[in-house]
Amino acid sequence: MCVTCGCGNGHTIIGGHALRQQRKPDGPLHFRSHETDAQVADVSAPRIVKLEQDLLAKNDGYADANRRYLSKHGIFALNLMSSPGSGKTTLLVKTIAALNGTLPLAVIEGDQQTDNDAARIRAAGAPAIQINTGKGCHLDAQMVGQAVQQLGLQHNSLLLIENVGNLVCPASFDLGEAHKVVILSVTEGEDKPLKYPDMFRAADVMLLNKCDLLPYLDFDADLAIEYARRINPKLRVIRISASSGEGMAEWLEWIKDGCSNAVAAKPEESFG
Ligand SMILES: Nc1nc2c(ncn2[C@@H]2O[C@H](COP(=O)(O)OP(=O)(O)O)[C@@H](O)[C@H]2O)c(=O)[nH]1
Ligand SMILES: [Mg+2]
Repeated sequence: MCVTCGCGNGHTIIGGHALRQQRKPDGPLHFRSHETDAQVADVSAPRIVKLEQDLLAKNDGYADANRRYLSKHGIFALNLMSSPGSGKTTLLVKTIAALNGTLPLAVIEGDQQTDNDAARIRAAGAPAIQINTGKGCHLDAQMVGQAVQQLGLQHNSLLLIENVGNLVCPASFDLGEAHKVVILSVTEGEDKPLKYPDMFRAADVMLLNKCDLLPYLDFDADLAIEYARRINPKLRVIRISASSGEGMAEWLEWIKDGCSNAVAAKPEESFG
């Protein structure tokens, strides 16, 4: 169970395999990614705060292990987050097509149910693994660690993680990624950064998607960006359209720079 929103104890399936509970990330930590419903039922507010702190601390242990693994192998990982339908999978498909094999990459897809998105990614020519979180509303670092092992990532590659569509809980869970990327589409309203500030505070980049629709909508893109920067002044914003290709060049350039930097920053013992 996620203490943040109270989502249920999902039966997480990763590429057809159940999430291995009680796996130790590294060292003495020993925990499950979700508390059981019984553990959080009828508990006092201070106890809930403590449970949330424990849950996030345990997640951070797995996230650190993921980050060490990714860094050691020169893998640049991005965590894509948004509300459902803002265009994450479409953007990934277009990104894979545009990169056209120039960078080795793999995708982790998160959804509560179905492997539709992983199938869309595989059809675009990239390896993908689906995590189904059941009733869970976000990916956590333990799930991603297991998915990474099952995927068998190439060294010096790009890992794209599509989180469960939700503008709230995914913001709280470090997956070990290099950057969180939030996607806001122009059909969602300018005020979403103000309504869901944690998400826009946690992200390093905001992709303002579906800009091809702007001529047909009453949506003020400048105002949406101003709201987002009010929450996070350092937020990098790229206006894109996954459909028309607008802004894709800047997005791809940013990804390529990140991949080069991840390889350059590999710890010395990883060479040779
Ligand atoms: N007009 C337009 N539609 C888009 C764009 N990107 C995605 N869509 C559409 O938005 C819908 C949801 O896209 P999807 O990639 O499944 O969103 P996800 O739930 O965030 O993964 C689909 O019908 C897409 O074709 C875009 O840039 N412009
Ligand atoms: Mg999707």
